[in-house]
Order: sequence, then structure tokens, then C-alpha cells
Amino acid sequence: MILHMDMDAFFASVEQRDNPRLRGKALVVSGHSKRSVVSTASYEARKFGIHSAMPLFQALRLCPHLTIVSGNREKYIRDSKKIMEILSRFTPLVEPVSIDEAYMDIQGCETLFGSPKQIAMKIQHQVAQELGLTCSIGAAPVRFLAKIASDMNKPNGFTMIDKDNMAEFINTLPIGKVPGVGKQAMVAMTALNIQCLGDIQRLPPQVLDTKFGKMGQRLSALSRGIDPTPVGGRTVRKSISSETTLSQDISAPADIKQVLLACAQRVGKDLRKKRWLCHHVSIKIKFSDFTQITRVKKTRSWISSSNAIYDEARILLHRVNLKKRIRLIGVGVSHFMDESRPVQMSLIPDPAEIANKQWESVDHAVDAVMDKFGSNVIQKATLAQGKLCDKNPTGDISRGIKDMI
Ligand code: TTP
Ligand code: MG
Repeated sequence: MILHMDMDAFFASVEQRDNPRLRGKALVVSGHSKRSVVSTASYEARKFGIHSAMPLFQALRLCPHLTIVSGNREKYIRDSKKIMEILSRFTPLVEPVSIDEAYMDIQGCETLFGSPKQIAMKIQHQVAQELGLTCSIGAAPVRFLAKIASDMNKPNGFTMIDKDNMAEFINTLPIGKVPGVGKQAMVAMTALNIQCLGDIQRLPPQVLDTKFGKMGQRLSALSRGIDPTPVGGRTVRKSISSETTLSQDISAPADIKQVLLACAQRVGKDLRKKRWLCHHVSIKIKFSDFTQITRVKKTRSWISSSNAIYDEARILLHRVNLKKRIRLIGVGVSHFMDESRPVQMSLIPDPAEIANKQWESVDHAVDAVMDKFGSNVIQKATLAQGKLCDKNPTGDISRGIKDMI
């Protein structure tokens, strides 16, 4: 059996727990500018139709008395770590997949802790006692069904799909609920008259293959109740990124570079925390008309300093036609290696490489200061006058944290 745990309205619930005046109120965790995006909404706010990723102005239209609370990334990470520690009391096979959700393989744990339902109840009890928060849990023989189950009875719910009712559940499961089936795939599904996951079994393998490629094979397996992905099998991170929706559209090169630098710093800090070096840097730019581009490049050497990441991001920026105003800027890194692994240095001393190494030392020292005294106590002078980025760029919070996990 696999359990999937997901916290209920996580950021909002943390804020309500920590401030009794917010309890029972329709609130969102979000930046405060008109262009901010909702990170999450309390259940009271959801009654008005407000949800994650909704622009704040729209949320305010739906609920004019909405309370807006700034996010506190460090606090959520602290709570997330405690939650994951509670899960690990029941099984060593815990796979966190985002800041507030995790899979657990509980095979063989039943003799110690009871049935899946009893284990779920114990987890909910300990999370409530120790953190003052609620979570919802799904149990199923395969992981994708456990995830779907955890969402079926929120908040503070438990749903179990067992071997006996699994086939019927799959046959009637709307295809849009299957993790990985996005808007584009839905269009193709509708054209083929596929409404439920069970309908996939009707399609000849060639059709699945030509229409959906790899995803077709996966859906075919899922429709037969097979999900071979083991818990713990997806822990290797492939990329770390950070992006910021700007408080106003910008076009001045100096402004763009300032935001790029702030993103590079956040990404660099996460990268160094993992004690990794990266070999690819990417940027993402969303324009005011919502069109979007990404650019990626290999770096000359393995890097982890924020400066080096920023330099690469700037090179990528030069490859972008910046005629339109910009709404969102992001920086990402990928292709990782542990920093303790030996690296082939160039035989002829390369000034850029030497400077990188020196900046890495500076960055490690700055990271340590931030960890001890908070992230706002020290920053680059260039960013000190920066008013372009929200202190808590909401669209970015969960993503950044997911990346760290
Ligand atoms: P979710 O688990 O998707 O949402 P939730 O916990 O707020 O609500 P639910 O009860 O439906 O599970 O995401 C976890 C947290 O991640 C959420 O509290 C805020 C953050 N987040 C964002 O910052 N942006 C987003 O677009 C989403 C979906 C979540
Ligand atoms: Mg959640």
C-alpha cells in the first residue's frame, strides 16, 4: 500500500494557526501589489471561488473583504521539515514531492502501526498535535491512485482505494484527473472521445503511441492499474529555478538585469545549500502579452556562485529580442554534480574560473550569514534599491521550495 499525504491549504493554514485573528477568515497568501498572484487561499476564501495562481485583483473582485497575508517562505520550510519527520516515524520510504506533500510506501509497516487507515489516522493526529495543522491522506496499491485519493476528501480526510474497487475506480476516473494529463492532452482526448481513464483500454496501441508518445504508454499502464514508479524513485532533482512576476511590466535593461540578478542569487543559494555545481543555466521571460520564451546554455565550467549564474543568464538575455515589455523573469540551473567530486581544472589558469572559485567562497560566507540572521540582512548593493521584485514573490514561493526539497 502507498499513502499520499497533502497538507490542507498549507500556507494559509500556517498563517491562521499563528495568528488567531486570521482564523475563520477568507484570506490568501500573496504579495500585496495589484499584479500579485495568489499562492493559496484559506478554505473560507475558496467558497468565493478563489484558488491558487489566481491574480490577486480577480480574487479581490470575488471577495472584497479578503485578507491578504504575505508569505513567509522560511516558516513554511521549517514546518514542512517537521511534517516529513513525522511521516518518517512510520516508514523509512518517504518521498517528499513538494513542500506539503509526500508519498509513503507502508508495505511491511502494518504489523507495527496497524492498517493503512490506522496509520493515516495516527499521522493526522501527530500532525495536528505537534503542528496544529490538518492534512488529507489517500491510500492505494499504486502511487498515482494514492495521490488522487488524497484529494478526494479534503480537508482532514482519508480515502482508500483498495484492490477490490480499483478497477471500477479507474474505469470511471475522469481522464483530466490523471496526473500529467494537461490541457493539450485533454483536447486530444476529447477528440478521441476518451472521458475516463478506463476508456484508454479501448484505444489500439498504435493510436496511443502516435497521438501521445511516451505518455500514451504510461496511460495504458495506468488504465490497467499498473504504476511502476516506486516511492523514493524520483528524488533526484533535475533542475532548480526561481522566477518573479514583476510588480509592473519593465523594459529598461538595468531593471531587467536587476531582477535577473535577484533570481540568480536565489537559485545559487539553493544550489550551494545542496552542495552541488551546475553545468547548464537557463532563463525564462514572459512578456506583457503573456507570450513566453526560454533560453538555455552550457556553462564553460562547473559553477555554483550566484555571480557566475548571473553572468551566464546575462549572455542568454542578449539572445532575446526585448522589444516587448516584460512581466516575468526566471533563472534556472540544471545538470548537477556534487561539489566534492573532483573536477578537471584547465591546465592554463583561466581568470574567469579563478574568479568563480573566489566568488563561491564569498557566496558560502554570505549564505551562512543569511541562514543565521535571516535573508534580508545582507544583499548586493545593486539590489538594495530594487523595488521591482516582491519581497515574497508569490508565484515563486512553492516552486523555489519544491526545488529545495
Ligand atoms: P497545494 O497542496 O497545491 O495547495 P494547498 O495546500 O494550499 O491546498 P490543498 O488543501 O488544496 O492542498 O500547494 C501547497 C502550497 O504551495 C500552497 O499552500 C501554496 C503553495 N503554492 C503556490 O505558492 N503556488 C501555487 O500555484 C500552488 C498550487 C501552491
Ligand atoms: Mg496541499
